[in-house]
Amino acid sequence: MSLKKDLEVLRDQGLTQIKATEAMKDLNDIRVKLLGKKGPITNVLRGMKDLSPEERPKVGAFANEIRDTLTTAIEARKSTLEARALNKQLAAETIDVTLPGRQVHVGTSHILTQTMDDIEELFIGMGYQVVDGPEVEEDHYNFEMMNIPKNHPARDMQDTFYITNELLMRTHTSPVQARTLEKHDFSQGPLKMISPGRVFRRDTDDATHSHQFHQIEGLVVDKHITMADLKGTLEVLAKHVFGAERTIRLRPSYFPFTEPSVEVDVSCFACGGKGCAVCKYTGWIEVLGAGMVHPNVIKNAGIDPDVYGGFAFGLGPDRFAMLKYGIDDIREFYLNDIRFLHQFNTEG
Ligand code: 2U9
Repeated sequence: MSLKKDLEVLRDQGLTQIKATEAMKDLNDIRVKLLGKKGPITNVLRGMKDLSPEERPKVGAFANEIRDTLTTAIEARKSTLEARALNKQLAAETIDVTLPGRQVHVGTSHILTQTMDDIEELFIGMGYQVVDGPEVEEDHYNFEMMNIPKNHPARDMQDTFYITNELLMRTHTSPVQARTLEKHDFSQGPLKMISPGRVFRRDTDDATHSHQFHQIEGLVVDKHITMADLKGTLEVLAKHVFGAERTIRLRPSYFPFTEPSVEVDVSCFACGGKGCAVCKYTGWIEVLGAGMVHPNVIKNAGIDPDVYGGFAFGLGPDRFAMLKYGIDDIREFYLNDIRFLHQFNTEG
């Protein structure tokens, strides 16, 4: 029975080829070649019509058996090749969990931002609102409303970057307070605010002067505000920033927008008040200016100074940070040398 022989040869050759196949594509080609419509087995099955009725079922069964054998062998080889490919991929993608991680450098906010955020949070906790305003300001809000009329000698105290006759770079954050005071509705309660921000003065930069620096000004206006309210508030601020042991003292001073005006000293945080190089052997460090809001400033905002009054203060976060961290050059804040900034990285 030569057909049977042919089929056996086909089977043996097919099995050998399948076993030797290394690629999935080759395996598929072999499957098409052996078992496809134009393949030898289909051919044998087609030729069965010429066989005798006795032989036909035997050859048919044998051909089917061989087709099943080859199909099974192809499936088995396919599984082997797939497993091999998967193992290869897994080996290539192995992660060494014992490798040390790469160090991630986390940034931090600028030391001036940290200093200002800290003070802002303190005042928010005492019910103050934090108000922003324009850095390019009108002469009217920066000077006129602050009781500093044209030709007032105080204008010489603050050399100003003028943009036009009426527009300038604000020399303090007071205009933000003036704008807020002017709009405030006292039927809704007292005004309690701070205004942090950048200010500008025509100064030649050196270790202690910068043509741009920062201020945080505070303003409280209501009926019956006294100097005791001012002193208590500044004491809370001084203790918060420089330490719970600190005390403050007020010395008379002059500002056009407050009357009376004071300069505020804090007991030295370096020596506790005994006298050292930090406080120039006085036991005290000047940190703030303040006073009771001048009646003219209240009036300029459209409010009756016989009914309403308040206190105001101003501080320099640059100076605060320099004192607190022993920074001896204000320009460090604006050079943005990463080695300087990194010293104040609280994230590590
Ligand atoms: C309004 C009324 C009053 C703000 C004040 C000071 C005193 C003061 C300087 C200290 C050093 C700023 O950082 S510094 O340059 N400021 O001494 N500022 S009272 O008074 C105001 C503000 C707004 C409507």
